[in-house]
Amino acid sequence: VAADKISVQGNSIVLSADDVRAFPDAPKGYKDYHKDIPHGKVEAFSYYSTVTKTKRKANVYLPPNYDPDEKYPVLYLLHGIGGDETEWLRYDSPNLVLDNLISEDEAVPMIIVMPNGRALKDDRAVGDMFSPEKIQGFANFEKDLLDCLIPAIQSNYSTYTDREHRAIAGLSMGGGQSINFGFSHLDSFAWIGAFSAAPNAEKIPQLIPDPESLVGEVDLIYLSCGNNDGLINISRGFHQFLKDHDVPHIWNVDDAGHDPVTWGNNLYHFASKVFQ
Ligand code: FER
Repeated sequence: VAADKISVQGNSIVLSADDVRAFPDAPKGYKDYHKDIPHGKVEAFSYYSTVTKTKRKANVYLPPNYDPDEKYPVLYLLHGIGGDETEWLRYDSPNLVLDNLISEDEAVPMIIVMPNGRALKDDRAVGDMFSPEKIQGFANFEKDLLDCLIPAIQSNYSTYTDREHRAIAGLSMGGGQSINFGFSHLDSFAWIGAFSAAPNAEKIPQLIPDPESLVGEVDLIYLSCGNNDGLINISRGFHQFLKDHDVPHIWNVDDAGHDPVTWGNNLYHFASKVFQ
């Protein structure tokens, strides 16, 4: 391993010799509007949170020809430290990514819930995003998600309610949340994705004391990061942990920085695997 491929994270040396591109970039036009295919829709959703004691917002994507007589799996898709329930829509048009994948039979029809992951009375993306109070909001969201948002979604939309039909994924802070909440609630989530995860992911050995038990239990663990992202050692460390314990997972490293290009590409690949 070349010296420039070794970096230090905390007390441990992280080797990046096996940073690999698992997938090429998503095909051209993957998040464009194509007028000749069926389209889903995005609607505003609100729910009462017993955590914040406020009404909170989410955006919900319903797939093309959404039919209340059918049941759909649900992906909870979480934003980064400066975002809110609009961030994914502004960055990468998950609605169009899914419309396009579904029309090609590359993804199953699913509902995507894009919440505000900063569970505070004032959850707006304003002020110092890195303040301890704001960061605490991202941890508070665990209870809001499990006790308030998921039940509200399930009573307002026609969804499956078992873990096999529920996924959690996110970018940066939302990637860290997906790791924290996903692995501590495997009874609720069978598919987990973290794109460019931030340092809010709990200490992995405490979060996952028995990694061998994940084998066959989690249907998908999807990790990605750009090799020009200053946060890549977070993802590398988790990848190495899973590799050391022979836990199957996807590890996709591209040449991106901390930016929406890699998040869109990885949403495309994650969405084409989840629930299949
Ligand atoms: C940090 C660096 C980055 C951190 C969070 C982030 C909590 C999040 C970045 C993002 O969500 O884009 O030290 O600490």
